[in-house]
Amino acid sequence: MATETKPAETKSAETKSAAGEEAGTQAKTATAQAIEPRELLGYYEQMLLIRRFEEKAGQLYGMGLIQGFCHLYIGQEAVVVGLQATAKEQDTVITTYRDHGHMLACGMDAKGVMAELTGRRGGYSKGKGGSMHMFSREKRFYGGHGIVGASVPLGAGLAFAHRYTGDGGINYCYYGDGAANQGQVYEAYNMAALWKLPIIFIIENNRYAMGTAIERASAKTDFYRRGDAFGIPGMIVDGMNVLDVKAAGEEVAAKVRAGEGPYVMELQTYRYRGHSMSDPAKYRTKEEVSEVRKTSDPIERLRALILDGGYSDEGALKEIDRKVKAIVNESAEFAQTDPEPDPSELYTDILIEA
Ligand SMILES: Cc1ncc(C[n+]2csc(CCOP(=O)(O)OP(=O)(O)O)c2C)c(N)n1
Ligand SMILES: [Mg+2]
Repeated sequence: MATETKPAETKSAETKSAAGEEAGTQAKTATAQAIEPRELLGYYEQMLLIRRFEEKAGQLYGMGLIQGFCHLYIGQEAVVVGLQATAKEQDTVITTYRDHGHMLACGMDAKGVMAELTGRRGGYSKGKGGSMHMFSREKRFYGGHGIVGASVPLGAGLAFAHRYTGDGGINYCYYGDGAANQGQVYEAYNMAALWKLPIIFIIENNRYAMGTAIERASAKTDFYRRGDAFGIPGMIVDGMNVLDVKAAGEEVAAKVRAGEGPYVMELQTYRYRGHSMSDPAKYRTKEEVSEVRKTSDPIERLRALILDGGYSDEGALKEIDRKVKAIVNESAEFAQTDPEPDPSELYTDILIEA
C-alpha cells in the first residue's frame, strides 16, 4: 500500500447561494485536500463496519432476536464517520434513537452494542436498555435519546459542562430534520449563543421525519440557517461524501474550539431503510431510494475514489471487507450466546427516592 500524501479531488457539495449571509451562514463547497491512503481506508472500514453491523441487526430483528424499536443508519454513514474523524479525546457526543453508527464511530465495541440489541448481559446497558438506551462514559457517548429533539438541550448541557470544567472539549450534538422543528431546539440555541457554548449542532437531514418529507413538515427547509435569529452561523454539507464532511467538520470544530460559540451544520443525507424496522416506507418510491444508492452511496463513492485515484487496490479493500465481516459475525454470535440478564438485575440501576 502506497503511503504518499496527495490531493484527493472530492466532489462538490451541492452549493446553495445563501441569501442570508447575516449570521455568517455559508454553503460548503468542495475541498481538495492532502490525504493519505491509510486515512481513506480507515473511513472506508468504519463506514463499512456501520453498514454491515446495521444489516446484521436488521437480520436479527427479522429473526425475532431483537425486539422493540430499532432504527437503522444505513445510507447515513459518511456523516458520523466524517465528523467523528475531527473529534478529540475530551469531546462528547450525543444523538437520537438512530444511534448504532454513532456508537461504533465513537469506538464502542460492536459486541457490546449488538448484545444490548438482543437484550444480553454483555450489552452496554447489561441488556436492560436496548437500541435507544446505550451510553459509554469511557468513549464519551451520552446516548441514544428517543424523545425527538431531546439531544439538543442535553447537548447544550454537555457543552456547558465542557466550559464550566475547562476541559477544552466540545460537544457534537446530532439530531434530525424533523427534530429541527422542535421548540426546545431554539431555547437551547438561544442559551448556547448567549453563553458561547462549545457545541456543534449537527442536523442530519435525511429528507424524512418518519413518513413525512421535509417539504411537508418544514416552512423553510434550509436547515443550516436555523441559527440565524441567534447569530449562530451555519454550513450546508454533502453528507454523502465523507471527505467533504471531514473537511467541513474540521473547519467548524476549529472555530468552536477557539471559543467562537456554537455552529449549525446541515448534513444532507438519506436513509435507505424505513424509519424503523416496522416501517414499510410507502411514502416514497423504490426508484427514489435506488437512485440515491446508485448515484450517491457514501461507501461506493469512497471506494471509487480509492481505486480510481490509485490510493489503494482491490486486494486491500477485500481485506477490509473480510475484517469487517469477522467483527460483525463475532458480535452477532456473542449477541446470541451471551446469557440474558439475571432476574435480580430487575432491582439494580434503579433510582429510588426514599
Ligand atoms: C417528542 C416526540 N415527538 C414525536 C416522537 C415520535 N417520533 C419518533 S422519530 C420521529 C421523526 C423524527 O425525524 P427526524 O428528526 O428527521 O429524524 P430521523 O428519524 O429522520 O433520523 C417522530 C415524530 C418522539 N419520539 N418524540
Ligand atoms: Mg429525518
